[in-house]
Amino acid sequence: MRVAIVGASGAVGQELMRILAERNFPIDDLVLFGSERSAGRKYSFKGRDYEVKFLRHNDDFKDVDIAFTSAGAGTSKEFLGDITKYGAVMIDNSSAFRMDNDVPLVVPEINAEDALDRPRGVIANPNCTTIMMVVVLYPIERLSHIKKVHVASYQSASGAGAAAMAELEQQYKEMVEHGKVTTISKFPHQLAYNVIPQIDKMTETDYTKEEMKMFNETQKIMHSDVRTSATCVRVSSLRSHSESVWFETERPLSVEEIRRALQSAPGVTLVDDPQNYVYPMPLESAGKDDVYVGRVRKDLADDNGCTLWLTGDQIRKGAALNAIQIGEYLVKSGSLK
Ligand code: 11C
Repeated sequence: MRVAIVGASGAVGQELMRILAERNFPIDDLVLFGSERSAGRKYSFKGRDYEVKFLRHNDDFKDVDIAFTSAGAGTSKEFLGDITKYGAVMIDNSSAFRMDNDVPLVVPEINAEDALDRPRGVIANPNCTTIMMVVVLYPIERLSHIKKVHVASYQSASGAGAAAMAELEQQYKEMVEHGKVTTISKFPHQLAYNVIPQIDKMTETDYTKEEMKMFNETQKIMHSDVRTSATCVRVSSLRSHSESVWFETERPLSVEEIRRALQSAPGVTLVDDPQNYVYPMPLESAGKDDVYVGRVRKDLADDNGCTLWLTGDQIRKGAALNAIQIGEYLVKSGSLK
């Protein structure tokens, strides 16, 4: 099995390498690709050094079976043809193809089989905030159809990439040393000691692209007409996103029913003892695989509503881990060239 990683030097690329090794993904050969800037860097994988190759239009993907791509939507669109020409399956972390009708959008705990029908050879990995929310909502959907979701996200710097994480650390350093921040480039405003109620570009609906991803991707993954109204907010945690989720089901559900469903759901850990200050927090979910959920309770304003809090590592389940789980499913189902 020949596996390629496009965007190997980025936060997700690096995590892909770590998780492929940890889970012992069946790899005979690894090929790393990157921009001109990262070409030539060397990374160690399972005791061997691999050098990042400059991504170009050529036949480099001829013998590749799976390519994990995480270098932005523009690169994914530009190189789709080169990557899939000889039968490699592209598992794409960007937003480039997610809502295309002929591209499956997959969270393996929910709709793994969708990955088997991929006319263009590409499978899309959803946005991190969507992945974490649907992993938690799906077991509840199986109890009773979820009609509406309201969600406020608390997204860490890691969502904007490795350079953004470094920028947040730099901003805190500047605050401590000089009392003001001078480095603002990856975020539209200072993030240290602040929250920014905008992630991704604003659309003409007055919702951001990130918020519209939550609306559209949730429907596509869950094969549902659920309507999701989101406010996505960047907060100054470093890694691991959190979300406050209110949802309305067709029949009223008890908190106990929901807790039981979450306890047996794959990829979910229930951490819910608020009387003793026990609930999930991003500092604790960082670096872990599951989505952690707590504060499960009835909605005071809606008889058919409940509300909960979740947090999960955006680079792992929100990106690299989900992509690798898709790859594992393809291997297991014998669906590679
Ligand atoms: C963030 N969710 O936290 C974004 C990052 O569509 O894949 C991922 C953007 C995407 O900034």
